[in-house]
Amino acid sequence: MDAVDRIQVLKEQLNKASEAYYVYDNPIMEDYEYDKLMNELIDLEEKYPQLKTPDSPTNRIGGEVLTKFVKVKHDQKMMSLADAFSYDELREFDQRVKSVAPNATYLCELKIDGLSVSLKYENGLLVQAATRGNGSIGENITHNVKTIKSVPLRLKNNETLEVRGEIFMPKKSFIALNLEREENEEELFANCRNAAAGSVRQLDSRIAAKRNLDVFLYYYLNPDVLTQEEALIDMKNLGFKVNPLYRHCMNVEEVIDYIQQMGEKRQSLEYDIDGIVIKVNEIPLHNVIGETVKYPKWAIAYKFPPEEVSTELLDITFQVGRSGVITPVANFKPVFVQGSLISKATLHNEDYIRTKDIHIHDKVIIRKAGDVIPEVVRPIIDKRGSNCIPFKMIELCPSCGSRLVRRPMEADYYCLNPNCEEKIINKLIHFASKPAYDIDSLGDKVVRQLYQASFIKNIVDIFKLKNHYEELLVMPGWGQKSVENLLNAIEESKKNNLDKLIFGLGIRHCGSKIARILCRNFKNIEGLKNATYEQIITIGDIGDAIAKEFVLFMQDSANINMLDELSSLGLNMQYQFDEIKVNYFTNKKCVLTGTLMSMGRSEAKKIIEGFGGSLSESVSKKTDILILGENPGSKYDKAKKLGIYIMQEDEFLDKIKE
Ligand code: 3BA
Repeated sequence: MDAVDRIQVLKEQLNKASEAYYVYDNPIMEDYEYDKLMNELIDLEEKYPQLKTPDSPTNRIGGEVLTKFVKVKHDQKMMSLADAFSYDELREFDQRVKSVAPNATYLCELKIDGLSVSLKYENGLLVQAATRGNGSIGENITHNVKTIKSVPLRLKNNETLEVRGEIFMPKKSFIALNLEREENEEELFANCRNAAAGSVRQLDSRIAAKRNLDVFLYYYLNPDVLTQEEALIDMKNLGFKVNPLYRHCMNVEEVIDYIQQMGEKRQSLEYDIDGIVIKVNEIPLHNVIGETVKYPKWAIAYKFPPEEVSTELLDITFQVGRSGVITPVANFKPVFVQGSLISKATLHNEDYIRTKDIHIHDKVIIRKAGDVIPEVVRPIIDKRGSNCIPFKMIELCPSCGSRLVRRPMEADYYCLNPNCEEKIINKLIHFASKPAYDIDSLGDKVVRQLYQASFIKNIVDIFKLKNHYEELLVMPGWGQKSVENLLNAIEESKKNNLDKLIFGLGIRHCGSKIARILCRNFKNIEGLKNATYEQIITIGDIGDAIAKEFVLFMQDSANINMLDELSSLGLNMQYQFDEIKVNYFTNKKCVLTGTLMSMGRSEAKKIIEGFGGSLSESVSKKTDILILGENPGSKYDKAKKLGIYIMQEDEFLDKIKE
């Protein structure tokens, strides 16, 4: 057999095997055999590069590296879905549908929490995969989508067609990925959706290939298909992965029944869902019912209420913050809630625990407040056993043993010992953290290690660390490269603008914004040292408590010595004005939800701040603009409710150019 034929045979065998495995969940070949055939194919293609075709399964290994993402115009707009948060809203949707299409029935699907993708095939060959983008224009991500094992690279009947669906990361893969990232001290992904989006937004397809992404298809652009159910069945027969848990419902009450059943199943699914999509099953009725600019009126997404999960409260431990505040922390059996594995939640203070009547070993209900921060909702009193112990606040600092103090009218207990180790370590961690002095490679663990080894006992020591090069080299887990990286990062950080230093000092009440305002007004460290209470108050943006605290700090001789030492160690003590360009965003409070196509979050933040605006984490009444990225989260719903201006990405890009 010559190479041409052999390659053909190998491709067919491998494609069949991976379809059986990944689409039909029905393996027909041993892994060992698969790897052997794959290696043979790789060798042959290396020898005869002209014989490598776009549908070769070797494409799944990844390797294609782009220099930039290319924009793709969708032939037919990829619309979004209107949301419903209650059964009543669903009944209203049903009435609107029935008023123009009385015979409509519904096809309900799980709403996979991932990112939308369009797949185009020409003569059976996968020629393009694109993100939704703003609906009209997305990005070409073919190189990454080819690495997804359940995506057919070639269809059986050499058809030309387009299908759309959702790329996602299974919960298990997400947990494994975050574990690995934690070990490598890389930033963790907040949930499965972000992990999937982050993987697809990579120029180097070898990264996506390692991420174990998957895809469910739910939309078939084919004028001959008469119902959504038929579309799903057809796609399945074409070799696409279709989620099997859909249901054809004859009326809205059946829809609600389905939602309830799926709500109960949600936890046990291998992938994250955030709701149910309800579509009019009869496709010819879609035109009758119509669409708005953004949404089809024949479909709606029912969003599940925040997921509540029960688990066992194993213990309540106590954290000593950098200010000495003692925070009780719930430690529970790890549970998967809305896309992440959580095992801890703050219990704030003694009163909070009392009010909620939480006992150690209680079964408790957990959820994520505002979709991010885990929260203990309540104990399940019915399940309280004799092993459950009422909470008792500690009296001594868990770190240094000194007696804790609860000030009158305050809920918090404090450790007042200035030499308390945990306090000092957390001050140092804060100093080195990203929003503060931002010293790369000096994360929490490293700070702890260097503190315990007595290399860093205070902020000044960080900048003297280079004098200990030889000793650092022999620390367990360290080598030449890591030590040099750390020392270089420290040297590099000395150029930081002064506001980062001031924020890093951890002066009570002095956040990053206040630090910037102070620096802008007093220009350098001498100006800040000499700033009087009256001068600070007259700025206007800074309150009484901060002003007092700041002046006190700057008059303390130990602090003055520290600042002098830092200055002589070469830290920048001047505030460089970042010339603010006045435009639309000046003084606007912005929030970003979802993923932008054109830039990352930190880049957007820099741009907005460059215009004198701000980008904060959460939506409130004070928010001026919500910038809408791909796959927006609950911030979108909140902004809509509050009537906040919602800005699409293309408008954002236009406005920053003005
Ligand atoms: N069905 C998301 N849109 C979906 C085709 C319509 C639609 C979705 C869906 C518009 C899911 C909006 C983005 C988009 C493809 C447009 C689903 C899911 N159906 N099952 C009705 O599972 N997340 N999302 N995607 N076209």
